[in-house]
Order: sequence, then C-alpha cells, then structure tokens
Amino acid sequence: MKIHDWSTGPYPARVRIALAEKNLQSRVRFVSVNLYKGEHKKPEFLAKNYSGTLPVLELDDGTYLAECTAITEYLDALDGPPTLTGRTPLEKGAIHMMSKRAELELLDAISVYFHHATPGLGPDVEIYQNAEWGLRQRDKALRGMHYFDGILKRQPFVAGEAFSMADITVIGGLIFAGLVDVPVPAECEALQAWYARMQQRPSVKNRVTMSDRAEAPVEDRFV
Ligand code: GTS
Repeated sequence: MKIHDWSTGPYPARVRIALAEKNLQSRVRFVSVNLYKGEHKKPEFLAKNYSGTLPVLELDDGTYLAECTAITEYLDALDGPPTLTGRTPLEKGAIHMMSKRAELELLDAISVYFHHATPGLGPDVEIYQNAEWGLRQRDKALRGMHYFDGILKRQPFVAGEAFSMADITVIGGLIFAGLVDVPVPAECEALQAWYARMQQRPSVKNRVTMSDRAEAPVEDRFV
C-alpha cells in the first residue's frame, strides 16, 4: 500500500496515527505530495482523488481511497487489534458520531480558518479567500474546543472509555490549531490534560518521522 500525503499535515496525521496504533507501518510506503507547490490540485493528482486533498491510500491493485474516515475504516477492518472504530453497533455509532463532530466543529473549521483568514498555502494555491468566513470558522473551532472539554470532563476518551478514531480526529484538530496559533483556551483544562496525555502516545509523537524510513522511490512520487 502507498499513502500519498504531506508529513506534517493534520489530516495526514490521522491516518499516520491510525497506522501506528494498528502497527501497520511496515505495510505502507509514503509518497510526498507538496501542498505548498499545489501538487494536489494538478490533473495527475485529481485523477487519484477528485477532491484534491491529502491523504490518499493507494492499494496494491491500483484502487485509491480518499477521505480520512474512509481510509481509517479500511485500515481498521484489516486484521489485528486494537479496534479504532468500535466493536459493537453502539460503539461504532458513537465513535462515528464523535469523529464527525470533531471534523465539523473543530478540524474542518480550523482548516477553513487557515485557508481563508491566513495566507494559507500561498497565493498560487489559495485562489479564493473569504477572511470573514475564515474568522467565523475560527470562532466555531473555539466553541468546539469548549464542547470537547465538556465531554472530557466526564469521560477519559472522546467517545467513552477507550481510545478510538474520535480521539484521533480531535488530535488532528488540535495539531492544526497549534500550527495556525489558535491555542486551546486556558479554561478548557480537561481538553488540555487529555491532549497532553495523547501527545505521549508513540503513534502521535512519531507521526511526522514515520515516513523517513518508508519513502517510496523517487520514480513513484507525484512530481
Ligand atoms: N475531508 C478530507 C479528509 O478527511 O481526508 C479533508 C482532507 C484535507 O483537507 N487535507 C488537507 C489538504 O489536502 C491536508 S493537510 O492540510 O492536513 O496537510 N489541504 C489542501 C487543500 O488545498 O485543501
């Protein structure tokens, strides 16, 4: 399998963390797609993923899977513990709900803030920006942080008693928030304490360097 991504990206982080939690790193090679050069908007890449976003999983038979949720569900369905998307119908539903909420209320909102209210990926890539929309989304993300703080006051993980994809999605949101300088508010103590715990997990700590040992040969890369 190949993962087309950008090593420091918050969305790619979700797949990298899931790979490490599932101990599947040795089964993938990474293909770096340079976001700042707009490689993800070129026709060759759009043929792999219509949406022009990273990450993309390429299976050995040439099938492409895009969208973090889809990729991580695929990886989770491969053999081996732990289960990140739930075992029982209720666990699956709860994890999916909280992960979707983490996208809507935090990660995607921060992403819109980045692309619209900051220089984002630069003028060649950001062909339309709406700063007011971006700032509203930053406010939404801050409300999202308070929401997850409330959740984590009551339970140790985002979707309940066990680490799951929902935690990984919130981690992605806070990675992005850190990159664009939108800190977790001081009063969100439960969220801060949870994030400090999450950052101790080897899967989270080593996510960027994971690809150093597993880059695909140059001829395989998208250039
Ligand atoms: N819904 C998509 C998913 O879940 O995979 C969103 C993916 C996404 O936005 N990825 C970012 C991207 O491609 C990668 S990163 O910012 O986290 O590194 N952004 C580029 C763009 O132009 O939107």
